[in-house]
Amino acid sequence: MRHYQIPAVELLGPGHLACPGCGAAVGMRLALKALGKKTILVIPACCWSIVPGAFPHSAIDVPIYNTAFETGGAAAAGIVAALDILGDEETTVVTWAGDGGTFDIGIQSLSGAAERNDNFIYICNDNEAYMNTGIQRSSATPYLAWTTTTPAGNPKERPKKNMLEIMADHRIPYVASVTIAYPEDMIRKIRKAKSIYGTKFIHLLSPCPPGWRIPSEKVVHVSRLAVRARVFPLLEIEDGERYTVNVHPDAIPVREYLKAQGRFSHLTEEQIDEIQSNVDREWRRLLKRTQFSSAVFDVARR
Ligand SMILES: Cc1ncc(C[n+]2csc(CCOP(=O)(O)OP(=O)(O)O)c2C)c(N)n1
Ligand code: SF4
Repeated sequence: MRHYQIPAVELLGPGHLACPGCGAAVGMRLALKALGKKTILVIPACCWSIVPGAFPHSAIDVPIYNTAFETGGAAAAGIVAALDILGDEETTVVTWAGDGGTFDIGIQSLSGAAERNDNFIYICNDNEAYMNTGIQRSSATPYLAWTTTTPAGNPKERPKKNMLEIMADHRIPYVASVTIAYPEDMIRKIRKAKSIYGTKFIHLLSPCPPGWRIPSEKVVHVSRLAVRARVFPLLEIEDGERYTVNVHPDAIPVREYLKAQGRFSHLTEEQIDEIQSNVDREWRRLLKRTQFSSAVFDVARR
């Protein structure tokens, strides 16, 4: 019988205020299992400013510092400095921010913290739009996806920003992508991030039932399709240059991923073909980087 390596500890309790089936609630539950009790969460404005519940109630059993939208990196850096002064070497500081709060409005303070290599984990909970304020486009929204600011007749015409590589290019020690359909991979990577000194960036893909127009019970299925269709590769980048692809997917057609979601229901066959060729190009680009980095490190090891 297979034994899953999922810790039993539960730090996200019942009674939280996420929508039924929220992928990010599964993500938070898994992240807290990996992080453990000695954690301080920094949460800039996003769904998670609401989800734990109104003070003094909290469904999350670790301290939370709710902060302004653009300050996820700076607020964490301040808390890390305060813990240093107190001589606390045990507590892990973790920013949990949405894609709007990361890819767009929080990128300056995150970049500043990463440039200083401040010692914390930054988890970007990417549901590919500003969900808390009503499903508006962010720079994480995929090409041609429907949102309330990219209606079907006027879709998003730019690709999703490659935040993982932007962060890797800061030469921080650890960058990784995770999703809830691969919980053991996610827990291993967050634990690894916890064991490394410096700025660690974790990119978590979290399907959102109302925003992606999917049934609540399909969030894990759709997360898995994202990986299998190579839309969201699971990888690690160490010190900005060592690339590892953790799951080599069976490369199902991107169509299967798109057709599972109402936000892509307006796409024509030509548009689906175009998205497929974009995904194929990005995958080839990723493999080239992976092969290049292993070739360089093979030479270095000789
Ligand atoms: C400076 C500033 N601008 C706008 C807002 C309003 N606001 C609060 S949450 C939010 C959306 C957050 O989106 P995202 O970061 O993607 O997180 P999600 O809600 O999807 O979890 C916005 C626009 C704000 N709080 N502060
Ligand atoms: S809007 Fe989406 S991300 Fe926000 S709580 Fe609801 S399901 Fe979760």
